[in-house]
This record gives sequence, C-alpha cells and structure tokens, in this order.
Amino acid sequence: MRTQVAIIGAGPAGLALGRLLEKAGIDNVILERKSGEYVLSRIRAGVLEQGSADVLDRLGLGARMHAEGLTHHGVDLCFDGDIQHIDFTALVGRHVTVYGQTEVTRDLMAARAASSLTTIYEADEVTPHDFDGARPRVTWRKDGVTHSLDCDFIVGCDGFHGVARASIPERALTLFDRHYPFGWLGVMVDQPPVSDELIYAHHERGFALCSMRSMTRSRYYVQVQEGERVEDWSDQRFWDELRRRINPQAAASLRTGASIEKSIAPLRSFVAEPLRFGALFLAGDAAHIVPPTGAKGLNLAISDVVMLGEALAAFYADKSAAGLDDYSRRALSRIWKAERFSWWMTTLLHTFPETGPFGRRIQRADFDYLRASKAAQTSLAENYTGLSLAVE
Ligand code: RFL
Ligand code: PHB
Repeated sequence: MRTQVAIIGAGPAGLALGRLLEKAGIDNVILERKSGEYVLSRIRAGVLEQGSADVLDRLGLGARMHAEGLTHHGVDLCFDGDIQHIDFTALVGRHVTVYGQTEVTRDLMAARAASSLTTIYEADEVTPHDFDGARPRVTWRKDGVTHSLDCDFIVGCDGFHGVARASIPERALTLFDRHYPFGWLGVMVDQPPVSDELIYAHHERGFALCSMRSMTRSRYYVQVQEGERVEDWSDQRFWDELRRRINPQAAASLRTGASIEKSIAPLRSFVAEPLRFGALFLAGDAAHIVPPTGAKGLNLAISDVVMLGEALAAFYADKSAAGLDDYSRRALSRIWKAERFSWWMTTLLHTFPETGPFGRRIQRADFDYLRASKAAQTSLAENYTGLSLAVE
C-alpha cells in the first residue's frame, strides 16, 4: 500500500488535516487505534475561535456549526462573587462559537466517510519507520494481520499519549512540562445553561466554570485536588460545590439534574520542540498540551494542521520544501502564545495552596486590574477569540 501522507490519529487534528490535504488533491491515509464510536464518545472541548470556525467553513463543513452552534460575544469572569463581563465584540470585533468537539469530529468524520480516502479504525500497534531516511513507512496490525504503508511523510496527530512523538529519539526533542496539582471534574447535564455566556469563576474553594453545549445541555466544571476520584462525587455534592463557587445570582438560577457524563481531567502545560524529525511531523496534542482554562487545545490542533497543510500543499504544487522547513518555527510561535494565555488564565482563576495569602492577593490584584483596564480586557479578548496565524 502507498500514499503521499500517512496520518496517525483520527481526532480533530488528524481528520482536519486529512480534509485539508484532500482539498489540495493530496492522497492520505488515516490510522486510528480506537473505533469511530469511541472517538466520538470522548467529551472534550466546547469553544471554537473565530479562525477555527472559518477553517470549518473553508472545508465545506460549516453548515451544522452555523445552524446549531452558539455565537458568544463575550465571557464573564467572577472573582469571589464579583463579576466582570468581557465584551469580545466591543473590544476586538470578534466572537467565538460554542460547538462541541464531538460535533466537529462528527462533521469531519462524515466528510471523510463520503470521500474516497482510506481511514483505518481499530489499527493496533501503529508504528512509524524510517522517517529519518528516504523511505518512510507505517505498519500496524488489524485482525491479527500486519499491514505496511509506504509514504512520503508521516504526521503524528495521535494526541499526548500517541506513538509518533515517542518514536522520535529522545535527544532530538526538548520537552517543556508544567504540572498543576489539581484537575477538573466535569459534569454534563440536560438542563438549560445558567447564563447566556460562559462564567469562569475564582473562589477560595477553587475554580469553577459554567459552560454549555446547547440551550438545553450544560457543561460544568469544578477544580478538584489531584488524586480525587469521580466515585466520591455524587451529583448532589457536585451541585453544592458549584453553587458555592459561582456568583450568588448564577447560583440562585442554576438548574441541576442527573449528570449524563462525569469525569476528571488532569491539567498540564506541555510543549515538545521541534515539531519535525526528518519526514515525521507532529501536530495537535501530540506536540503540546494546554490546561483547558483558555479553551485553546482544539483550536491549536486546528491551527497547526492549517499551517502544515499549507506547507504540504506548497511542497506538492511546486516541490518547494521551504514551508515544511519553516512549519515547526511558525507553529511554535503561535503555540507558545496560547501556552502563555492558558497558563495565565489558569494561574488567575485556580487556587494554589502553596502560594499562600500573597498569591491570593496577587490574583485579586490581577482581577481588579482587569476590571479597571480596557487594555487588559482587550488583551484577554484578543487571545480568547484567537490570535492570527501570521508569525509576529
Ligand atoms: P486527540 O483528540 O487526543 O486525538 C488523537 C487521536 O489519536 C489516536 N491515537 C492513536 N491512533 C493510532 N495509534 C496510536 N498509537 C494512537 N494513540 C492515540 C487517539 O485514539 C485519538 O483519536 O488529539 P488532537 O486531534 O490533537 O485534538 C486535540 C484536542 O482533542 C484537545 O486539545 C482538546 O480537547 C482540549 N480541550 C479544549 N480545547 C479547546 O480548544 N477548547 C476547549 O474548550 C477545550 N476544553 C479540552 C477541554 C480538553 C479536555 N480534556 C478532557 C483533556 C476540556 C477538557 C475537559
Ligand atoms: C467546555 O465547554 O467544555 C469548555 C469551555 C471552555 C473551556 C474549557 C472547556 O475553557
């Protein structure tokens, strides 16, 4: 078997890259470890930057997003019960779209299924070979049989625990890692959202987030200590804790119910540099992780593959390797800005017991500065709605 680009992973990064390459007339095969249903069952991101929504439009996949997604013109930040609205549209003339990662993936999968391109789900032991030589190849096992795919390039879109980054010699990568001593406990519930916009709340008991998937389905999170177990959080305990952490007005109008999903996600910041080793490229969570506080993970996955897709298209159109040679530098420039923003939002809004009363006063000062300064609000709005893909 032979293709031009072998893509490992059918998450949003892999599927979007496959579609971008298809549009440029470049053959590609996607190899995914799990089943399609399993990929769709993972509940994750909810917020699309304006640029990411534009990419889905360009890929011809915007119809359902426009019909069912919710346009949000701002967010509320809450600190110990005090609320500050950040008006994206007034500050930077941009907005975000609330449309679940599950839905983005479903739209990408449907387009992939309708194309003539090959996608192999439930591929075991996917292994990239010879990517530092002239004949890159990927092997995998399915139903007890080993298969092999020759290709020009391999792209690792296989998430944080994938095989692509792990296959690169350790000495060739520099890893930057920051661990946060807490996680997010998330609950999905079929109830109308507590507010028209997202509420990010800091409270001395910990962070809380009120988000949504639609006008009838809400997504809520609370900060929990490392090592906590979902089994110890009954729905009642979750709602009681959430109510304590958000502003009293929102707490009073919160509509609760039986959770339809409940899980704990750890928080980390992580970057691997560079994003290329020979003919192997990394994109999305395979290359970097952001804590979810800035809503950047899915959006970064999309901007990475847009940049890589452009570089691959230029390579095949005019045999110019300049774009491929520059991919890592170009993508990392945007990645680090999103890392900074996500780290900052996380630091402002969570409780860090080890920083003590001094740390809390600094957080309060950061919030008060944001309330008083249009410049600070503009900076938040600019980053949250998404920085441009141009390298600055
Ligand atoms: P994914 O989605 O992890 O997909 C990787 C795919 O690769 C497959 N795979 C393999 N396939 C073959 N062989 C192997 N050896 C393989 N190993 C792995 C996996 O099965 C999977 O299908 O990575 P991708 O495509 O880079 O996408 C990244 C995003 O999923 C991620 O950044 C976001 O979900 C992060 N995130 C958020 N991002 C946002 O932009 N906005 C948000 O509001 C937002 N909220 C969140 C989030 C992530 C969260 N969690 C659970 C980590 C909220 C949460 C709670
Ligand atoms: C979500 O709705 O899941 C969500 C929204 C905003 C975030 C993170 C997660 O920053």
